[in-house]
Amino acid sequence: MNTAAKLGSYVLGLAVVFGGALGAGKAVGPVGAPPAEDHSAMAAPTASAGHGKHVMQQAKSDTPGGLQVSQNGYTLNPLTTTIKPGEPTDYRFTVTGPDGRPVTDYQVEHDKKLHFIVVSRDLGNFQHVHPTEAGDGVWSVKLTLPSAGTYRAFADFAPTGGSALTLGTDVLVAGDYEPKALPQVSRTAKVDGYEVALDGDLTPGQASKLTLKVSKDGKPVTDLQPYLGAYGHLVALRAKDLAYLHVHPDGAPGDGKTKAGPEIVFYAEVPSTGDYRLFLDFQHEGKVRTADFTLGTGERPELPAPAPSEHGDDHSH
Ligand SMILES: [Cu+2]
Repeated sequence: MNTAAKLGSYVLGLAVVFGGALGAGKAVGPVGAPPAEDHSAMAAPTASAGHGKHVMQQAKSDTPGGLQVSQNGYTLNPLTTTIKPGEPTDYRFTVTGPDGRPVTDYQVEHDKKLHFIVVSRDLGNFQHVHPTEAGDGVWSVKLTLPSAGTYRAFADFAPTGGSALTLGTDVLVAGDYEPKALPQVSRTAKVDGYEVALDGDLTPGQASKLTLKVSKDGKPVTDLQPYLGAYGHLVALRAKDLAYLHVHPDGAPGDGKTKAGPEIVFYAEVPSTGDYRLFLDFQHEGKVRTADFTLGTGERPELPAPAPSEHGDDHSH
């Protein structure tokens, strides 16, 4: 499959969840997103080029990723059922396709065939790992889940010839546990001597620009390193049900306009009001770190009322 086709398939996956994000990105100017013709080509046949509205409506009716263990004929099958707290475990699973067989052909997205995210149900612990597949469709990854409780695992992938999917399953770690409250809303995160400040608001149903600024010892970091093809990877999870929204940065390393920090810009579209947890992976000085935030949304904007006749010149028929 050629690069354009790969990109196209990947864009389809994004468009399903972030149709509005791509549309709005287009409206505000070049954002390193694929050209409009790719976008329209991959959108539903009814979505004519340039009419982001159609794509947006499609996105709104769509179920967010990560809530289902099976979707579009693809099913995530955990093979490891027992995990003890704090013990490194070889976690194994398959993804079966519409023919019932383990999938072995995947498209590479951000340098990997499959991204695997594991979070504790209280959203305090987050791990983004990359399992390996031995050729028989069985994936495995070394996981250490720190304490007893319920976790959620997400497999984020695109089968060759199919669209991008995120399947989710529960992972149980036996033992006593005390449920913890969601970490408090915060726009700054500290990790390993770095401080990451988050600017921007999540507005349900709209592409929301989020700017994350990375500093170390009070100084802006301007030499972030590309990690999996981007200066940052942001995962957004809806607090109440762990709906999974993989957000992507505006621009890519080497595109001639995206700087290596201190700011990383993302466009995210969240489907509803409520609290979200955001996890940013970034790489500096050879090490990947994760900054985490809790962010509430603004209100869902009112649907535009039918244009009154005195403003009849600003809408089209
Ligand atoms: Cu990944």
